[in-house]
Amino acid sequence: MSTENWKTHRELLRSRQAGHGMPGELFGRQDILDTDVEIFFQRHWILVGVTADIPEPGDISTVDIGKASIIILRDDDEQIRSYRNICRHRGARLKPAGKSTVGMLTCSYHQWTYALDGSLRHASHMGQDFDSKCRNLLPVHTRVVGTHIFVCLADEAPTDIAHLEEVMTPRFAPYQLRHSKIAHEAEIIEDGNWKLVIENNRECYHCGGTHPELTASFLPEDFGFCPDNLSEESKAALADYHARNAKCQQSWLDDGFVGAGTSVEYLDVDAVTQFRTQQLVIAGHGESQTLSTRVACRKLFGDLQRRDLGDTHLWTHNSWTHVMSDHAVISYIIPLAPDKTLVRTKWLVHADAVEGVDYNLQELTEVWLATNAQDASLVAITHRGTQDPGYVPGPFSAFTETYVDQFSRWYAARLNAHGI
Ligand code: 3BY
Ligand code: FES
Ligand code: FE
Repeated sequence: MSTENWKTHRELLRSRQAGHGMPGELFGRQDILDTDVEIFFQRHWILVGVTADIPEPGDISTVDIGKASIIILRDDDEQIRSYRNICRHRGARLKPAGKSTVGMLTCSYHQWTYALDGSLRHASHMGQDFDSKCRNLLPVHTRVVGTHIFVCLADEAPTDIAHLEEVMTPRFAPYQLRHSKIAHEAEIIEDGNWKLVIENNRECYHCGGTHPELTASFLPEDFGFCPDNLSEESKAALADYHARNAKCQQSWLDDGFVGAGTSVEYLDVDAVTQFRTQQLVIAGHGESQTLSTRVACRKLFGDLQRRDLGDTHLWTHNSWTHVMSDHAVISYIIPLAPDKTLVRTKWLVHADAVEGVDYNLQELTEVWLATNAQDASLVAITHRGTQDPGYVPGPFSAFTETYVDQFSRWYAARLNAHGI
């Protein structure tokens, strides 16, 4: 297909009718994906892992993002640091994607060797004039918030990560998430553009029809309904939800959960670093995102005594997190191609919890394994539909898709800020 009549990224953004979906080319074109990766995954803060990925000094986790690759490690002082995964000699990758444990980082090409603090410690045959101090590994901006490891590949990272840090550190504090372990990890490659994966995650319009496992514990009411469409039965359910929400929020607040008692959301279209958080109510027995709505892990996080603490929820532009009293589910995405997106999910429990004694893996994982698979198929059918020459973007619901619209506006605003 000839590309000479293609609209520019800016023209495509401008062609989006307010309150409507994005034009299909923004999901399907390789040049758009390349720009997206550069702007949204290399110049913004992104979630790339959790502290339990690298529990001991010398543990490393290597994450590829487009053409870039990052080594995240825990050094001998327990500091979490990140470096570009590039040897400072002739550029060889130091580590393949995935996790391993090292004493030092040795390049397999000519054995240049770096300490965990990034300093070059050994490079043979380079002569007297060689200044090894100029050849340390290139550091990558890194912030750990709760257990979440955020990195930014830009030379100058957006400073408003401080806002996310300030809001989320006290919200995560009661769970002591740095004392957690990964009970399970899963990866899916979804057949859809990364923006469709995020759009899908930003609404619960589809939840009732798609997620029987999740909606046992997750109340879509938190994400808005149109009052005109409510039957008498739904009105009663909504009234019940509001009463339950008020009661839970107050009791969590009384127990020192700073995120409770307010539906304040920290999501701003004008912000560089976009996020949203809320203390969500859990349905049924009110304990956890499980089929039974009871905890899946009997050993609660930190020193928690109460099981019914709801769900501390966090969204960023490449992740979604749910933290309950007994376990956390953290997913983040990385685009691989216009129509391929990697979704990595980690289930965390207390570091001392024992599988088969404190928790059963199936009970712990079945809700989000099912939910992610269901969402993957929605993303795939949507990607295909948006690539049909007959696709015309349709309107968002002003009740249940406000966050999809916010994401679309933030996407355009960020590109605009970068001159696109
Ligand atoms: O995981 C989430 O945060 C979102 C909330 C609404 C639908 N989806 C499950
Ligand atoms: Fe790494 Fe030569 S490229 S030591
Ligand atoms: Fe979903």
